[in-house]
Amino acid sequence: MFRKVLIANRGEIAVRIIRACRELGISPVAVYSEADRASLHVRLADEAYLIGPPPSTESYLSVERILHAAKRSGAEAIHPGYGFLAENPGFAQACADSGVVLIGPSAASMRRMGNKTEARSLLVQSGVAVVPGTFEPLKSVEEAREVARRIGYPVMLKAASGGGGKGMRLVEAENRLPLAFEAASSEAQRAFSDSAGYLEKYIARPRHIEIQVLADRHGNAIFLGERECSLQRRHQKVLEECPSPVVDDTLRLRMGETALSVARAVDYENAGTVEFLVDQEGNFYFLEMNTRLQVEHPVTELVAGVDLVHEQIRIACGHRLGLRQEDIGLRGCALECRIYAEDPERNFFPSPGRIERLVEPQGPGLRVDSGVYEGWEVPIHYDPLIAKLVAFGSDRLQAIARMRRAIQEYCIQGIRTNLDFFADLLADPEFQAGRLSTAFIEEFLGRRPPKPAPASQSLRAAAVAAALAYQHREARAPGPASRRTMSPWRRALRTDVQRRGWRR
Ligand code: MV4
Repeated sequence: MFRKVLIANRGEIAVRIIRACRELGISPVAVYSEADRASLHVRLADEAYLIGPPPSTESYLSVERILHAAKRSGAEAIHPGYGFLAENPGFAQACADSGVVLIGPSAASMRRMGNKTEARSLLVQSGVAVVPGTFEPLKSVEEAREVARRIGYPVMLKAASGGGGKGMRLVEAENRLPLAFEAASSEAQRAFSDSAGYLEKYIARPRHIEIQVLADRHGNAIFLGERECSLQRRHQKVLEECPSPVVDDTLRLRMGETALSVARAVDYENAGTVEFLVDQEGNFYFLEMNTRLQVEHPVTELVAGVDLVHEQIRIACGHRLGLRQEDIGLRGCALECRIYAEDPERNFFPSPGRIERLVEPQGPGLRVDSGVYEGWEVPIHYDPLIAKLVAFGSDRLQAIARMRRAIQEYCIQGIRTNLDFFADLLADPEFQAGRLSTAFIEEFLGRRPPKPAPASQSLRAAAVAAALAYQHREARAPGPASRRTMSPWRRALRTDVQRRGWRR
């Protein structure tokens, strides 16, 4: 086993990986930017190396600086987490060239999956169902027009080097194609330095379901069930679950076998995720493969009973998978809420700042993967994910009940968070019934009553007026669950408002 592992990341995922290292008897090494001197991951590691100024291009995205820290610390391996350099084939190659093990797939596997048209043509040859469309980058808008006519409208224009929705355009009819083509190309050029695009048939109101796989270098590969990731806003996942309310044993087996074909086709090693779109009829199509540990991996860990980070480290060390497919069973249900420093009342705008008070929920069926502590300041430079709140239950309804209870207990003061948004989402009857799709969040936001904006002047009078109006309203028609069952922490803060002004 490795003696030392460097974690080339920050926040909750760095903390998650530090924990796995400790459990395996490995000494964890942190890296940090000037904005992260006081961060939790730095405090929890055995050693920490400053790698540069706050902008990630000069710190967490610097191959050179991270490899230099690895050399200085004597770490034998690097765990990249997610984001930053995790899916960068150049980084994987640089690690290999300097004799450091990257805990992840080879540069070659990353490169093949990063090129979407190449991945599509490789997989269709391996018998994997991909969304009908093109297998080569489009050369011109004229070619796009011909192909789109053949596929039939509506179609999706996607970036050949893309993923995650950037450089993507829905085209409803031929007269919309030229503008969409232009917009998609320039967005792709800006995001990926590659303007090339391809076309797919549009799948209406799909579900987004992904399969977790593990593969070792000895030819063993298993799948660990699915994650339902349909709840997204602007291509950012909001809440994930395992298992999916719509996947039965037959569909799970078919998707799992397909995911293993995908992994084999690129000679995959380590943990990976195969994403599928599932249409209204239950047909599934390969979308892309994520060649990294994912944010939402904990829901799989809780339901499949496997520590994915332990497995990643063992695989990278050359060990054989200790698990066979028949050892894997799914038990119960897990949900994950991504708790962000953002303001749902201001279009989910980031809300960095000092965490004045923090009390994390505890108790049966909970896991909190947090990257913050009380008194710490959420920096403005990075993704404002504070924590992942994961609830586990013997079934979906118990998991939902525990999640709602946990959100009520959760106290975060000093910054805005999306906790109230989750309280309303989890109370929604459509959500509770499991009627999910990628259109769900937009529809939910549409039917959700707007929250009254906090008063800015004459706070005392405004608070009294609001309290009276609230009593009056409540007496006639009870409001949303989040208001009726407001957390005592937040209720206490409301009291504070009347005494010393609005603090968040
Ligand atoms: C699609 C699609 C419908 N048809 N492709 C969005 C992110 C990127 N990974 C793929 N995405 C989509 N691709 C075809 N051919 C609909 C989406 C999509 C979506 C997918 C997953 C989760 C949320 C989504 C929200 C809007 C659109």
